[in-house]
Amino acid sequence: MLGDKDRERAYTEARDRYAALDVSTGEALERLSRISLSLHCWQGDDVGGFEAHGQDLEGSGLQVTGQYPGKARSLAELRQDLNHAYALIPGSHRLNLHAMYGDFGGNTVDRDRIEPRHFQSWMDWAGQEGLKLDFNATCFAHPQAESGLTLSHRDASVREFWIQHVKQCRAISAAMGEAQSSPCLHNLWIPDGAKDITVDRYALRKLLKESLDRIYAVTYSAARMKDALESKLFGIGSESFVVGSHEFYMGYTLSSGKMLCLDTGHFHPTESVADKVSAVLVFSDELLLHVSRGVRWDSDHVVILNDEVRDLMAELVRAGALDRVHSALDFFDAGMNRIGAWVIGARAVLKALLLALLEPLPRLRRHEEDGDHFQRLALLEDIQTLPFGAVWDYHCLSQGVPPDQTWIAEVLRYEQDVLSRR
Ligand code: RNT
Ligand code: ZN
Repeated sequence: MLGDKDRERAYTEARDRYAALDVSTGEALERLSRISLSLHCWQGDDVGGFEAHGQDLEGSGLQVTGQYPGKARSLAELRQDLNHAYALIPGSHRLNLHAMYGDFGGNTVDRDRIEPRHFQSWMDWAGQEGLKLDFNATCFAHPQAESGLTLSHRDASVREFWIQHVKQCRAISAAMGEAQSSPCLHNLWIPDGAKDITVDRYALRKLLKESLDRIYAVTYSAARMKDALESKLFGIGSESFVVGSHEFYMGYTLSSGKMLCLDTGHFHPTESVADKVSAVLVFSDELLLHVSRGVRWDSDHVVILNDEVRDLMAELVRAGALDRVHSALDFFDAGMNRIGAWVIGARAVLKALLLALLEPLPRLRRHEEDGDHFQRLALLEDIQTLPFGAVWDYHCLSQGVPPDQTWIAEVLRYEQDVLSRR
């Protein structure tokens, strides 16, 4: 079996190969270690949440398939699982909570009544674990969302309910930001849409804009919380029309100084989200990414190191935008070990970032400026076979995390010791 010594030797060789292209592996790893991903709590229990009267996802546009045993059934189990996942991911990362994951103590607390105190135990736990929190309103899996419309509902009382919910969520986010002395990112995604041809799209989009204006009339300091809004192309049951489309939120965020959230699963499969990054950043200071993997009609498969993720992370580095773009994970798969899925996805994004940080950018830029398209393409091709895996494994070891392949046994051990007993 490969030992740490072999891995260090492989790293030294890799370091020299990159140095020959004027790339410092040490600098790349130092930069990588300062990047935090926001891990989505909802991968741990298939977007279930811990409300006293939990609802299914019917009508939400989301669908979770699979019946793999061992999902978290309580806050304590979810936290235990998260700890296990974080221990297998190099670096220090954040936690992305959804409003339905509050600590309600078995009581029914409707969404428009949730308060910071329902998230106090999360804040305490995050403080202990050295984690920073992000937050999301939960505008689905609720009787008031059954029609498929929330903030754009024609009935003012339904809109009011959800406006109140999102307002409470932003107050909770601000409390989290205060407690952790780091802004909490609040992301808003709503399922609103229609299965079939919709005649009055304009009316519904006007209603959504009015609801959003009411919500964001309350302002918080950016030191405590920041707002992002997430678009979608279509969902299950909203195949023909989605109120909060890309153009809608592009317009809304740019005209109101908010952050756009681009979910990689929320575009046409031939569209490149990577290409959108530089376009948005010309007009907006910051951007939120939901890194996901769309497969045909599903937008939430487990993230892997595919071309899309590589291109996306390369864009952040090439645009010099690592400090302006927040990366969160967003996928759920009930068909496999859920902790393993978290770790696969997080490690894939970090690997893509490392690949991007190891690009010989000055050389590539020079070729581009010189109009030397042959050398630019040839170099991009040849760097694909550089020993990047050795740099990654070294990074894992120096961060006290198992390198590739060895982490798999840790997931299996936890499955045997903990998950299989649930
Ligand atoms: C849904 C959006 C959204 C959700 C989470 C659970 O299509 O991607 O981000 O996945 O809010
Ligand atoms: Zn998303």
